[in-house]
This record gives sequence, structure tokens and C-alpha cells, in this order.
Amino acid sequence: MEDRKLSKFLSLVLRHAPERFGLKLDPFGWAAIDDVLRAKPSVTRESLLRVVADNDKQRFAISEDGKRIRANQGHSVKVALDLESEEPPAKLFHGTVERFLPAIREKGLKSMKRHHVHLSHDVETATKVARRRGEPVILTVDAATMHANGLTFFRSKNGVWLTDKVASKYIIFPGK
Ligand code: HQG
Repeated sequence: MEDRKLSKFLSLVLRHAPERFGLKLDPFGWAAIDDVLRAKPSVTRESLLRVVADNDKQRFAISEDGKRIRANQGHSVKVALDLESEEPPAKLFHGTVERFLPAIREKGLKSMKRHHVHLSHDVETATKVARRRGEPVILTVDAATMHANGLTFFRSKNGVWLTDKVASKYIIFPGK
């Protein structure tokens, strides 16, 4: 299987639908590599390890004993990622598209199907995230004030900033 397709497959199995492949993730999101390989015979151990190592966003991690794999973030299934809370940079960014703005103005940023709202440390990354959906609209999040008000931020192993939700009052909309 081609690497990009394999990365998509791993995202599907490890974040969204393990049961579709007869797999069960442990409470921390780990699956045995042997089980993943058994679920998809066209994938070799070598290609799996290469995709984990080379992945552009470091989406996956291998356990210390080398036997298990998990996604670093982005789950829709319930897992505990044992993330430590961290002080965020003063400003964080969220890339979205015009059509979501009315709802975001009203309700703030919500985690939707994922566990958290995903925020980027720079505009460039947020722009890439937004481009998946259309013409990018970049929202600036006043993370410093949120943090000062006691709201919690986590940083995933691959550098994505995560928080439960972002109320509208902490969002700076373009042109506002
Ligand atoms: C929008 C990819 C209506 C939000 C990316 C987004 C990222 C609302 C969409 C990671 C809303 C959710 C996450 C509200 C938020 N009303 N729409 N109240 N609040 N939205 O995919 O941030 O390739 O769950 O703006 O690169 O786009 O998977 O989140 O457009 O890092 O590793 O609802 O996913 O990484 O979409 O992307 P998503 P996201 P991976």
C-alpha cells in the first residue's frame, strides 16, 4: 500500500473506527502492531514503521517496547491520551471557512466530532488545516486570557494545541 494511503488507513483504524477492522484500542488508544498487520494483510511491518517515522505531522507513535501503535491526536473514539496541561503561547490560531463563521460567532469553537478544539501555533499551519475545507479564514484565539481565566490547554506529542472549547469572546475574527 502506498504511504499516503497507509497513513489514512492508520488514522481511520487508530482514531475513528478500530471495530471496523476487528480491533480494540486500550484505554490510552494503543493497538498491538501485530493486530493492525493482521487486519490489513497488504501492510508490511516495515512500511508501517516507515509511515510512523516519516509522517509529515507525526500523527502516530510507537510504544517504548516497540509492540504497539497509537495516534497522537485527532480521535473521535474515546481514549485517554495522558496529556499534561501546558501554558499556551499568548495567541493561537484556528483555520476554518466562511460557512462556519455564523455558528462559531454564536457558539464559539466546539470540538465537534473530536475530543478537543484543535489550535495551531502559527498562521501557516492554521491555513493548511483550513484549506482542507475551502478558502481559509484564520481566527486568532486569545489563549493568554483563556489561560489566565483558568481554562486548560494541552499540547499533543505532534505539537497541536488542544482545548475543550473556545468561547466567542476569546476569538478575534478577521476584519473585526
Ligand atoms: C468547525 C487535521 C460550526 C471547525 C488538521 C472545523 C487539524 C464549527 C470543523 C485537525 C464550530 C471541525 C483538526 C461551530 C468549530 N459551529 N463549525 N461551533 N466550531 N467548527 O476536522 O480543526 O490530518 O474536527 O472550524 O490538520 O479542522 O487529521 O477540526 O472546520 O490538525 O491529523 O468544525 O485535523 O489533522 O473539523 O482539524 P475538524 P479541524 P489530521
